[in-house]
Amino acid sequence: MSGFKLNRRKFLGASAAAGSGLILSGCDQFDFLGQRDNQVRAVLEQANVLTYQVQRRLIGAQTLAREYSPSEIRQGQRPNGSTNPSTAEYSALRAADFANYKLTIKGMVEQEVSFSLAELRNMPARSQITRHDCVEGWSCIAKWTGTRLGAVLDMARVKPEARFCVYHCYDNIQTSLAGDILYYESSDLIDAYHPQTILAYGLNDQTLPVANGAPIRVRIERALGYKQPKYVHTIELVDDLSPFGQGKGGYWPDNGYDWYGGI
Ligand SMILES: Nc1nc2c(c(=O)[nH]1)N[C@H]1C(S)=C(S)[C@@H](COP(=O)(O)O)O[C@H]1N2
Ligand SMILES: [Mo]
Repeated sequence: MSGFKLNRRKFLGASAAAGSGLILSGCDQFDFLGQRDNQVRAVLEQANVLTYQVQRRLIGAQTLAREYSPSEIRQGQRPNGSTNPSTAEYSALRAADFANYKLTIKGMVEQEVSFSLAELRNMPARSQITRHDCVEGWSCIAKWTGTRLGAVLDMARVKPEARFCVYHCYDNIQTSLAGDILYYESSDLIDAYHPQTILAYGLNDQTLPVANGAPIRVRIERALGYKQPKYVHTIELVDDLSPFGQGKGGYWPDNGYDWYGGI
């Protein structure tokens, strides 16, 4: 099954990268993944639930991802997926060097809050050297610097009924006749409050470049590359992922990938 996933990913990745405006439903071999009630898709999803439960049992809630030493950083973080978002909103922010950027925490919170980049940078920072694993078959060790997401969520006071964070991004990963499809991802609150989960604004001791998600990208270190959302503008606390995208909790999960995406 993993071979199948990789092939499909290569296919999707290539077409998205080429900006070909591919419509998923236009391709017979893959279109079932876009249908919520398809049986093959349902079987894949059963496997996802199993993976999540087994992983949660095997690794404790707060187990740390391995951290590396500076000498193990061998190359820059290889940009992948969207690397230069072209949406009007993002282009305007970028032109002003993100001076007008705001990160908003909303949804199931006592108090909706927004923070500028300067405010996020002034909060206690954490740096970690970790390995990013992309399902396309490459890895990079890099140093990430940012603010702990848990501390930021606490400022909004998450309501007890919230179960997930949905990370909304600026980039249109795909264009279809129905319009832009914007990248999004989600995590449970265990990963959101994990001590290594940060709102990263620094990469290898530099300002986070646009290619890697400027001004803010989330690092969830125990998860695969596609669970590391770039260009994040809003974090929404919810108890149900079905209203977003195709209902599977993220752009790649909507296209058949495991939602949990643990390493
Ligand atoms: N907003 C957004 N986040 C994203 C992606 C994307 O296309 N858009 N690609 C994902 C994938 S598949 C990977 S491997 C990493 C790549 O991060 P990097 O460009 O910093 O290496 O970002 C992830 N987060
Ligand atoms: Mo990836």
